[in-house]
Amino acid sequence: MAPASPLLALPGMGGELARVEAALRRSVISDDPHLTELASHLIAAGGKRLRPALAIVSAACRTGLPVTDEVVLGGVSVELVQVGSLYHDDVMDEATTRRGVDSVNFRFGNLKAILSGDYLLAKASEIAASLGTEVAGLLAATIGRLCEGQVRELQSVFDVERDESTYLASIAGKTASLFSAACRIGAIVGGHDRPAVDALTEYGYQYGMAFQVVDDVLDVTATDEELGKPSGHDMAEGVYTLPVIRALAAGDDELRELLGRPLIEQSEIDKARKLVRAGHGVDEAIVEARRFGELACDALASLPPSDAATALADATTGLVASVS
Ligand code: GRG
Repeated sequence: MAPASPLLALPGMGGELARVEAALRRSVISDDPHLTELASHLIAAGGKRLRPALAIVSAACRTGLPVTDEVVLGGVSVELVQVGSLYHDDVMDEATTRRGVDSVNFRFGNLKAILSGDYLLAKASEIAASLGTEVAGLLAATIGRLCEGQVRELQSVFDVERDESTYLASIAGKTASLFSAACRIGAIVGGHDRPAVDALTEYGYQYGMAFQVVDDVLDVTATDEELGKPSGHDMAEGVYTLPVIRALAAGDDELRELLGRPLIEQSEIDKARKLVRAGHGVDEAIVEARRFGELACDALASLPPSDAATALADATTGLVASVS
C-alpha cells in the first residue's frame, strides 16, 4: 500500500471525490440485487481513489476545479477497471483480504468474483463509450495491457534469473498503463490540446512506474500493519521485484538458495526480507523510483503553471519521499 497522496489535499478535491463516490456506486447497480452487492463490495470498502483523482487533477490543469461531469465519469471508468482487476488478481492470488475487508473470492467464491469482476469491466467500458470512441478505445487497450503485464509476471514467477527488463515490462503493463490512462482520459475529456494530452499521459506512465517500484520496496521494508496485508507476500509467492532482482544480481547466494520455491514458513519470509534489506537492493530500487518520479515531473514542464500541475508534481515527490 502506498501512502496518501498530496493530490487529495488540493483545495476542492474533497468535493470532487464525493462526486466520484456517488457516480461509482450508481454505476454498478444491476437489476439483480446480488450482482449489485458483489460489484459494490470493494467499492464500499474504500481505496485511495488515486486514479480518478489523477484524471480529475489532469483535467484541472486546464480548467481548475470543479471539473465537468464527463471528467468525473472518466475517472469512474478507470476506477472500475482498477477494482475489476483487483477482483481477478485476488482470485489468482487466493487472497483473503483486500482494502481491509474480506476479498470477494473469499467471501463469495471464485466464480462470483470472476463474474462480478467482468461486470465491473463491462460497466467501465459502457461509461468509456459514452465519453467517445477515443476514450473507449484507450480503455479497451489499457485492459489489454493490464493482462499483458500480469501474464509477463506469471511467466517469471519463481525465476531467480528474472531480469530487470522483464520486471519493468511487467509493471509498465500491470500498473503504469492504468495510471497513464487515468491522466490521458482526464486530459482528453477535460479538453486539453494534443501536446498537453501527451504530456499528461507521459506523466501518468512515469508516476505509475514510480508507484509500483515504491510498492515493491514497501513489500520488503514495511510491517504488516503499515501495509494492511502480509509483508513479503511477493517474495513468498515467487514474484521477484526490483529490490530482490538487484540483491540477487549483487551475488547474494544465501538469498538465491532460499528463493526459487514458495516460502511457506513465516521464518523463511522474514529471513528473505532481512537478506534483501541487508544489501543495496532496496536503496538501488529507491534510486530507480526517484528516476521515474523525476521523469514524471519533467513531463509536466510544458504545461502552464497551475495549482493542479503543482499538485501532480508534489504527488510524485511525496510518493518517492515516503520510502527515502
Ligand atoms: C481483468 C482488467 C483485468 C486485468 C486482469 C489481474 C490482472 C489482469 C491485473 C492486475 C494487476 C494488478 C493487481 C496490479 C497491481 C496494481 C496496484 C499497484 C494495485 C494497488 O493499487 P492501490 O494501492 O490500491 O492504488 P487501492 O485499493 O487504493 O485502489
